Amino acid sequence: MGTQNWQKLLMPYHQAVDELLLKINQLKDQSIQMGKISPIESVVGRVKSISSILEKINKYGFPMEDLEDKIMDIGGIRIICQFIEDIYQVANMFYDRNGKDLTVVKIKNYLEGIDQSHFKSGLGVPKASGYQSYHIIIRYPVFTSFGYREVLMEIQIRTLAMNFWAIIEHSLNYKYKGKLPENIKERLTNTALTVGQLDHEMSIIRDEILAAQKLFKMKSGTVNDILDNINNLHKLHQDQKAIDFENEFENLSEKEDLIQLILLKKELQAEVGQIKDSV
Ligand code: 0O2
Repeated sequence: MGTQNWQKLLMPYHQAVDELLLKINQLKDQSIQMGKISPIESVVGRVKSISSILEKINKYGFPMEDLEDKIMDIGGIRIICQFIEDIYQVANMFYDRNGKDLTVVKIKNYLEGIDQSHFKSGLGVPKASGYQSYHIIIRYPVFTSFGYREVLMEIQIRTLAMNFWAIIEHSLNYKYKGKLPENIKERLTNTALTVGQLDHEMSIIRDEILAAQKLFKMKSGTVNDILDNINNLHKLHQDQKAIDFENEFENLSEKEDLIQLILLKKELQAEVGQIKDSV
């Protein structure tokens, strides 16, 4: 296939990756704006390289014209979560959209030893390598400059720990061209078990972690608000008031007293509001 044909073939996948990244990032941002903790830690997307597509065609030996049906991860989205529980939430977001802006085609559930009842669909079939992830193959419609197309996309959902393992294992497989020495294979299987244990332990203290993250966010939001309003006082030529508030802020910051900081924030908001009303 010529370069231009490859470009034309891959174009809808690039568009689908861009659109899905935008949609998933919006879901993440909206949760944050509503003061909630998003189940999505981060999201990335990619279109498979031509050499990687050719490698897969050679590996499975199917005809070139079947490649878009046979290779289901030409376009891929990877969603990283903090906790196993978040994987369920994110997967269910896709099931809820089924028949609306996408169609769920296939589930590949490589989550071992995890309570599968949380998922709306899919039973776990662990991979021999130790790889853990939850994959959803979707059919996604795109309107390109060449017309309407539907493409298969692979959504990979996994925790930070699972992702760390998968990246390392992928690099080692690349280094050894898929033929990992036995001792490395064994170590990887052991580390996969450790990943499972780590995720399990994190789940147990999830509420503690979420409460700490909420507290941290609240503090940083309060501090930003205070600094913005001290800046506003300077802009309104209330330099002495701004300096007084600055001193109070520094004093409270040293004591790490969140309640007093929130009270200071409210006092400052009221002060700035009053001055603005009077000018
Ligand atoms: P890349 O470079 O990420 O694109 P196959 O891909 O033929 O092995 P299948 O059934 O087509 O198998 O799809 P599967 O198993 O869902 O794998 C699709 C993708 O999942 C892979 O794409 C990897 O990204 C990831 N994956 C699957 N198994 C493993 C594994 O054991 N280790 C790691 N690190 N990743 C895995 P590609 O094309 O292999 O690679």
